Amino acid sequence: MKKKVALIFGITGQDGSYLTEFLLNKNYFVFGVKRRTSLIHTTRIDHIYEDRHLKPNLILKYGDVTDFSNVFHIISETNPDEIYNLAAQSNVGVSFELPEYTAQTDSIGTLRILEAIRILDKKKKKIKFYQASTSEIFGNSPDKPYSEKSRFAPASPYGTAKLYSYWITKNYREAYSIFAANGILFNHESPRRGENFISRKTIIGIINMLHGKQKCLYLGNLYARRDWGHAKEFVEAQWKILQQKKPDDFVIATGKNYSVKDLVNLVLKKVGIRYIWKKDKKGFEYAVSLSDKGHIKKSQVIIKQDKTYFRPNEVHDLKGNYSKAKRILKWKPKVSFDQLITEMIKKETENHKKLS
Ligand code: NAP
Ligand code: F7E
Repeated sequence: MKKKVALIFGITGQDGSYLTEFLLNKNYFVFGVKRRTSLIHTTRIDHIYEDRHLKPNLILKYGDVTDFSNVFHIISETNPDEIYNLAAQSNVGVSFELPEYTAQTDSIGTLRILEAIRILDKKKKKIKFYQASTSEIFGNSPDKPYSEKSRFAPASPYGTAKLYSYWITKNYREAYSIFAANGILFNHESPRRGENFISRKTIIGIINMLHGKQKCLYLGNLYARRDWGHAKEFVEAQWKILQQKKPDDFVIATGKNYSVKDLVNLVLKKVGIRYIWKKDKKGFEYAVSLSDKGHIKKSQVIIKQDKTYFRPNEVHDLKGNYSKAKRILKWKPKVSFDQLITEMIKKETENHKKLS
């Protein structure tokens, strides 16, 4: 049987790397789009790519979703059955500093891919398109827990840019009968998560402190709540969304949420640090160690809130209702929050040993 061809925009990211592994295991031929950078940044996929001469079923192409001619040319040349648009400026905090670039990538980038599909695939209607939508489109909407029927109220340039992509994906589906679907994914993490997202930042910081490489971990809002799942199982849902007879939109979540402080407490507990939370005169919280542990000394301030890490606007409480995905996709999350954090701590400890 002819191999299916997938094209992944954003292959070098967390989800791109897991999705590539998943699709190669399903015997796909995978094309991935990587950006030109001054230093090579394919670390998340190097382990798959290093034997490309033996396994020529993964090809990387230089590209950028801010460049229509490039997007058009890549889609025309690779002739894919499935396109996964994972490319984005994906950091919510950074989107306040780079609002226009975030819109160019996270909104118009999606439009560029859809336009290329509309023009190139007019007759055959063969290409299936997956859009990486996000729980950030719900923002601070009152309709909790969030499902496909909840109202949207994004609270950042990122969430707003992604809401445009959600709608344009739906518009192109309805107007041009393109198989275009949104996966509305809640937060998902893994040992491959970018270093400045809260889960990985907290774990790296605490392990660094144990080894004397960092004195204190500075954080922002400790009371935001997130529904955190494992990226590896969320990419399976992305694939399942494109295997349906009809294109549709699905919430992918765990249905449980925790605060940032719960996350920090869990990591500290798991690595065996005893500590107490206190408040300074301005109301900022900090944690003080109660005994020596590794390079951490008794009475050391190990965590401190710093206003640099507060956002101009916050999404306070995200929890998803994934019952539609469970019913139609037969998908449900299996990895608990505790298991996810345990795996991330284990991997970070191994990384640390390799570097020292
Ligand atoms: P990620 O690790 O930040 O990966 C983003 C990918 O997009 C990277 O490969 C990045 O390339 C690429 N990219 C960025 N700007 C681009 C551009 N202008 N042109 C082409 N590629 C570009 O994000 P992720 O966690 O894997 O998430 C994947 C997608 O799902 C993103 O769209 C994100 O917004 C969305 N999402 C993520 C979550 C989550 O919790 N992880 C939840 C909901 C939705 P570089 O490696 O060169 O930076
Ligand atoms: O923040 C708070 C912060 O950056 C989580 C992206 O994948 O998921 C992700 O967006 C929470 C927020 O993820 C720090 O204010 C406190 O409330 O890990 P995060 P995010 O903003 O939820 C959604 C679904 C996406 O689609 C996005 O692409 O943690 N927080 N202190 C902090 N966050 C960070 N990053 N750093 C801090 O120091």
